[in-house]
Amino acid sequence: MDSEDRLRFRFALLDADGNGVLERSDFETLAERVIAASGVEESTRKAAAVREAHLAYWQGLSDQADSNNDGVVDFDEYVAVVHQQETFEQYVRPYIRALVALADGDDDGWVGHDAFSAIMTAVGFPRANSEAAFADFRSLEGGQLSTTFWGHVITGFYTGRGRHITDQLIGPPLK
Ligand SMILES: [Ca+2]
Ligand SMILES: [Ca+2]
Ligand SMILES: [Ca+2]
Repeated sequence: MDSEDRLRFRFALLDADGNGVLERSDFETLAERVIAASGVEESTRKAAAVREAHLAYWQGLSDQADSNNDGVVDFDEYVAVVHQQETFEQYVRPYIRALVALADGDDDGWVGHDAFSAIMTAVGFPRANSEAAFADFRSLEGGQLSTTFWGHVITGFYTGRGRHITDQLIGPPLK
């Protein structure tokens, strides 16, 4: 898979309604989808943190990327900013942190297979790929994955550094 395919996949994950552009409603939809998949109550602090993180992601992305000011971010606008490190620190990292916290129901720093695959599937990764990736993680302890390591995996996906795991999660290129 070349880097254009990876970028297209990442863009497609964020384009929740599949209309070819990123907009605020995509991020609202994504937030509700992962909250529902986690089984966490809608009214909890963690659910609120996930909604906030998704909206901050949208706000940061649109401020930075929507260069023609039409209120949506198209693929070319996305590609123009996606590799900037400040992008990542400003709104992708808090988003990752909120997602991982949502999955770690008891806050012990570990997540099991079911919580992992529920969230990854809700984010948009093919379920079979997430399950295969989980089974391959070398850092499992007692069948659980550390949230720190999971954070690294998602970070690798968004920064393009974790190429092997990214390809495993994505699977065959999108057609
Ligand atoms: Ca969209
Ligand atoms: Ca635009
Ligand atoms: Ca846990």
